[in-house]
Amino acid sequence: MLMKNVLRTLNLSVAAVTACISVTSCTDNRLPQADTQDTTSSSVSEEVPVGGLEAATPTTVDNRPDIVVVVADDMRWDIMSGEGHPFVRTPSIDQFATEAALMENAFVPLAVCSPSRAAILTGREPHLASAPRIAWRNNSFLQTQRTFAEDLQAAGYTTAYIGKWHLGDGSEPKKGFDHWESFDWLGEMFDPVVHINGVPQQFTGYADDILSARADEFMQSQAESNKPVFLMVGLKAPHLQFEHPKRYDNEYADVEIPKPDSYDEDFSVSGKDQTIKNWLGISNFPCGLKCFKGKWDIYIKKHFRAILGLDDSVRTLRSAIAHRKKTDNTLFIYTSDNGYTLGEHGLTEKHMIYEEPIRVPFLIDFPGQQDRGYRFDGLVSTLDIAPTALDYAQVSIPDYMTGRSLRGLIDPEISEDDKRRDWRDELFMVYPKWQVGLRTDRYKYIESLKSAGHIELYDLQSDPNEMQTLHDDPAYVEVLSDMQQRLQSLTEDNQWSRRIKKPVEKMLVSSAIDSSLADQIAQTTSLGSIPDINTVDENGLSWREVERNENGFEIGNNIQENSTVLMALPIEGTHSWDPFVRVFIDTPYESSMYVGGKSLWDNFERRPLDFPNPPITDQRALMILRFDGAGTQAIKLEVEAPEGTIVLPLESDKALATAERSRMVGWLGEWNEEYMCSKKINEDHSAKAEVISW
Ligand SMILES: [Ca+2]
Repeated sequence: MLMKNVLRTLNLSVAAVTACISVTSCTDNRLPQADTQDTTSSSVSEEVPVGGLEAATPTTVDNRPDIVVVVADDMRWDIMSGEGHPFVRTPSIDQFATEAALMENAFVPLAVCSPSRAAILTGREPHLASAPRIAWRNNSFLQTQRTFAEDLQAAGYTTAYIGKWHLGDGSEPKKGFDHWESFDWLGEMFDPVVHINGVPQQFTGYADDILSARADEFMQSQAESNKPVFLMVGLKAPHLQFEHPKRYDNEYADVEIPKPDSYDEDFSVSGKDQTIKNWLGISNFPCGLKCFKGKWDIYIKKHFRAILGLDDSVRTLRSAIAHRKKTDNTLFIYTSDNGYTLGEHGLTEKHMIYEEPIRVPFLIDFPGQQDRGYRFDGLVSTLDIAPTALDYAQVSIPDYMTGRSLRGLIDPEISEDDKRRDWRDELFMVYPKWQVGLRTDRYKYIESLKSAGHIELYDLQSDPNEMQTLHDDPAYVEVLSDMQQRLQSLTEDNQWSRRIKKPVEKMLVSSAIDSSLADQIAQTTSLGSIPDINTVDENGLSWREVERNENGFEIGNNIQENSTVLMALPIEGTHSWDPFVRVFIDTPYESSMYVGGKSLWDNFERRPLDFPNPPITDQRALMILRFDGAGTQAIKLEVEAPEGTIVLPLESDKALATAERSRMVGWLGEWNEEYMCSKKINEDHSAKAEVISW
């Protein structure tokens, strides 16, 4: 709940944001204090311990570089005027591209927010980072994962995170960061409440203006520090609802922006899976054109206006490093957590592994190392950010990271041939339940996880827009075979397995208890072992086994007001990888979930929930559901996990590997699990998005 009575309104209007950058009174006194201890010598590698375990020796000048990583939200690789886009304008990003190295073929491993951000922070594939799907408000990510911020912090860096987090709730500071500014969940695009080291503050203005100004202030606060700084910024633009600063209300007003050539693509001809268009078709997706009065003109121009706001933020953030006086000793990386489909293939949104969603802008700058304006066209991943940062910080790169340092790729001392020889030639890509595949320099191969047997093969050299699958073209028989074998190998190398879903067959249901005791009992119970059905505890609580009937689980029809019933579902893990188990709950009642002594979600209703990961990595978990004053309707549950990785001990069947595929597909309908768009926006910049987004 927002503490509105203690919010301090700073009234940072759009105009005032810029002014605040150089006004000391705007500086928040909770910024970390600079380490101004006098230092004299100037040793780098010889004085700074490598390995990420010890702080830098305070008696030496620490010449390790500052590191700034800026992650946009949903910016596609080619929405840059400097790359020849005919309509969009990105002057600051273009300028940056002339100073930096541009990775022309950069990709995310999974094209939605939470998994992609988990990959950036850990240097691991999202499923290995325990975040294969949207985290919603699941805060368990950091309970099992170590981010490169922790490695840098341990190595003596001052670390800060400012902006959208989206790996659970962002309001509380997270481990690995000395300074923390984020939102309760995703935050508002206008007049956001920013939680600064856990304390909410009300701001006025456009979120990215505020975040970039806050980042600049943070860098100012470190101006006299001798410690190197790591700053990560999560900008919010151009994510739906494509909100933009008011100053750009009239941009592109007189321009006619045509639809892309593939807007009316016929999937029956091109060979794509029609189920994708049924979901993400620009005319039928809940926040495709429907969110923009049904008009292409409004949709595309709002996106491009949001890009202008993003471009301003990049300018502010580039100038921010000057306030550290380490312009020539700062590694600066700019990318996005995923791309975006803007009408291509008749689609909107991200998710799939086509170029538009999965390919992102990627600029990397370390002055004095790379040639200005250098370009590399090999396959780069956002998985590479963490190892690259650690490499520059002279911290050893953990073995578990699957990304690779980009340092050698931008080193002009290394020949292009040598760079190529040692670099990767394929990338694994997935969107759970929909697509898995790989991309090489020339080809992309896709297997549908939705429509059994549906495959696609694109020759990106002759068909860069992926307009015609060639999987059944006799000329590509060998290519197809090679790509299929490569996918098999990558799947095994990455310890990735398909996720399957099955209904829960058996639960434990408690006797009715007084609701005033329910929270405490539920939390305590969720810490323990499987409840014994033969005993009554000191609270009068007893348990019985209940089997699912055709309607689901009946939990009793005589539960009175002020009474509560608990349900218990034990789960055991069989593998240490991909421990992310999802429990879908379909209930007509308001209810709550507890695992490991914590309440994970209060008062949910008909909502899929992410089961937390830590108990599974500990090999055992007890999930408790709470229903207050339940009536006569049944409750349905379904678990989704990687094939063969969990066991439900109450049930006679073994791991999910042996379970038949879900018989209950359909009872949640085609639940749009990632997205609920409830409100159309209008062109008024002040419209508040009520979308739950990612
Ligand atoms: Ca995103």
